[in-house]
Amino acid sequence: MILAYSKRFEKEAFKEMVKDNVKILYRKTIEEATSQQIFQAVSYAVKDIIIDDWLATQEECRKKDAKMVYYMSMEFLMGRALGNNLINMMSYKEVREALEDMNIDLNVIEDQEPDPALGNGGLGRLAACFLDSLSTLNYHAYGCGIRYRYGMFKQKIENGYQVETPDEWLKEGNPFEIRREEYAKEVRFGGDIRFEKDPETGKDIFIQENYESVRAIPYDMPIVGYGNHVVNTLRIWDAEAITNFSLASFDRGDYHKAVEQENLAKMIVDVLYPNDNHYAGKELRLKQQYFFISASLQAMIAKYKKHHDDIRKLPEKVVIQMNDTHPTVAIPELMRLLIDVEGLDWDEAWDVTTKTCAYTNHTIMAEALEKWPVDLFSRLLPRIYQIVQEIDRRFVSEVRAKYPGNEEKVKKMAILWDSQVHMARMAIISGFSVNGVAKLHTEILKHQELKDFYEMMPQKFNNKTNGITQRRFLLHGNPLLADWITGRIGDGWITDLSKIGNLKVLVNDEQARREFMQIKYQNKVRLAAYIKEHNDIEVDSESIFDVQVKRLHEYKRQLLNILHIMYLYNQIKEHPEMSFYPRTFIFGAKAAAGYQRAKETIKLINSVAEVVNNDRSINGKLKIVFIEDYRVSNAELIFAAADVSEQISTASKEASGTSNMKFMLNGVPTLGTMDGANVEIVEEVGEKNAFIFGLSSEEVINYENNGGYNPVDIYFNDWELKRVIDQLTDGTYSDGDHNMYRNLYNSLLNTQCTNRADTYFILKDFRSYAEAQKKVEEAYRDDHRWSKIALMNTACSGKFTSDRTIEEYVEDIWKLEKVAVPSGQ
Ligand code: 26Q
Repeated sequence: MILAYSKRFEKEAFKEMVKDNVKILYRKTIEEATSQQIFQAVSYAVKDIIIDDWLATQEECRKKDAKMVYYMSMEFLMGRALGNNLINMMSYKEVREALEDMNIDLNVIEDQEPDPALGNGGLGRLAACFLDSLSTLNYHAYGCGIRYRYGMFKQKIENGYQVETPDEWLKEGNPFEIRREEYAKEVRFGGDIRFEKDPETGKDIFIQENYESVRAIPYDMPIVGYGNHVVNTLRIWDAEAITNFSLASFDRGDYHKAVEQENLAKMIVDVLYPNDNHYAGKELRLKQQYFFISASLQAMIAKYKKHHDDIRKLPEKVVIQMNDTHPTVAIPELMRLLIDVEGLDWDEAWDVTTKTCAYTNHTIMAEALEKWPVDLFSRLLPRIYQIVQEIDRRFVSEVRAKYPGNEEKVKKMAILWDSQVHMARMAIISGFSVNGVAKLHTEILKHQELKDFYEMMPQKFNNKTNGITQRRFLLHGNPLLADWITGRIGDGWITDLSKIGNLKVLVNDEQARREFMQIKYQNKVRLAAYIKEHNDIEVDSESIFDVQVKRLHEYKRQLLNILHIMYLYNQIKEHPEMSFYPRTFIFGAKAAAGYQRAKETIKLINSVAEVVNNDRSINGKLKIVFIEDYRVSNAELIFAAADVSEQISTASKEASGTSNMKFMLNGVPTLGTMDGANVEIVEEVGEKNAFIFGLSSEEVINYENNGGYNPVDIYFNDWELKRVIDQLTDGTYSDGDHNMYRNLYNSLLNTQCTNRADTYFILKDFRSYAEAQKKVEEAYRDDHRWSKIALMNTACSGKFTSDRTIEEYVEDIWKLEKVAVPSGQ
């Protein structure tokens, strides 16, 4: 396989190409060019090679007429493309050498690329991993989303507080994208609707007047498979006004209308909503959803019709996967296109739609459930609303027929209830598949949250445990370990992660374990250098790197982590003679811009860091580092360097989690609750190679349903914990300010604050967490034991590749066939 590509990465030819590009783009020699310019030149050279395979893939798929999946998602958290493309083209090392010949460091060039951060966290990154796996496994796929002008905000820490600044990721241009002007589509909002009878057919013709509209223009990005010449497409939509400031508008006195349409277009794709696991009922968000869905579906139907003439057979060639409820307006929009544009009757259209659409649920958190006020929804999407009403009317009568006299069922299942459009309900009712993202999560859906739906339509429910791509999170992110693994067991793991299980025989090989830990150490040194550069903090690479990186959310319990650190600090101060293995606690997290308590937690972490890191009396035993602007590119460095993986959500709240899998792959044991995919990680690696604590999901759900938990009892019975909590308001970490952390304090103890104090059971789980942390220290002191634990985590991570997840989606839901692509050259 290497041969096929190395022919094209003939070093001298590639160097010439880069030099040519610098000349054409910037009128400079390579010596004069800036690193950013070289990044652009290298990327264009790489794109040039990708294009041939991209064309060949489209051609092959057309010839084979292969069924394809449209993965619809408001978020694709892609991370940088250059390094990943080189990895997947199997040319990373060749290109690094070619650049070295010209005195250019590929690492420096990669660092020039802004992280395309068109996503918040887990859900968006999952979509990116899925695209990587789809291409690598030879499936034909489109990702469809939005080309936000500003992706996830950049996070700065100023005086310990999070400050958000805009992410201008397109400022220097995006070398990998291609604008596809000719595939532009019109998308309409609002206005008045009426019907007329077609005099010939007698059918209703639907007419929309006085609407606003925008032009959707697709930008395509290549998704390169690993070593197989498959290149799929991520299609993200930009918006433009249909009527630019044309003279015609001025003449007709439509000046206002022209300006309005211009503004609407600009607004729609302006910014990604930075909420993670929290629904914000903003009109603009619904516009974004309909905008990219309508454009994507119009393009999908046009593509299908190019080579097929019976639209009723669409489900044979196409399947739509909806990444959470955010794209579920696809259901009524597909109905609209089939009925109003393609001329099908309701039953035919319903048959097509229900065989085409499938839905993935990513959360059970009540505040994340999408519900739109009927007045807003119907005003913005009048025709879509009519269709929703009809879907609802038919479904409700089905429910009444099945459960006569049981209006409770209608209340809990109707799409339209309480003057709101319940998007999850629409997705479940209208799709043929509903899946959760880890075994535990799917069970909770079936037996708690979506119980009524599961009872009525059990055949739709299935589980697809999440996964991550080993190409980015090991091969690219941890090259030392990747090379070592390949040296030991061959390179099969790159496309078949189950092979990584072959490392298990090495757990009793002392030499192998020493090498494994030596690599971990080198990665810790690499991260320590990053921390020195970015935080100006010296950390001890011999200390335990204990890491929690993920979005900041109360249910993820970063607060539990920092309270425990405060507790350790008290202990060390009080018992300086106590034996304590040096630890570096590393955090990385963005808080949604409007999420006050989350932002207070960031401030608390930084304040504790300030006090602890500058306390000479503890001899550097404890260090706390908050890594600014946690994102895909620095995540790769962090996973490779971690010793402990903090996965400490309140049981039942984290649907799956995916950072847990990235840590595991990099040889990092989980310190966690029995939540989400942690359950399956423990199943794979064994209890003795993980550190599990806390309430079970049943216990949590039981307290939630029946009460019986009072954190105040714990507070008064555990003086050490009480002292820590009191330190939130006694000025210890706030220069004497007693109110800085008052909200956090209240959230733990005060019932007036929420319906129940300590909603996330932090006090309840505190002691059990502290015990588990003690066990971590004990295990780490024993080199022998720790190296076995670390190696076993990597060796047992085979299940958690997104390749496995995608094969399950294909087998159970999508029913795709593989496509082979000959080299494009
Ligand atoms: C909804 C409406 C309006 C504005 C924003 C949103 C919104 C945006 C993002 C709601 C939710 C999200 C993101 C959810 C998310 O990332 N969920 C995570 O999905 C992962 C992949 O399945 C799981 O591993 C995580 O457990 C889950 O929290």
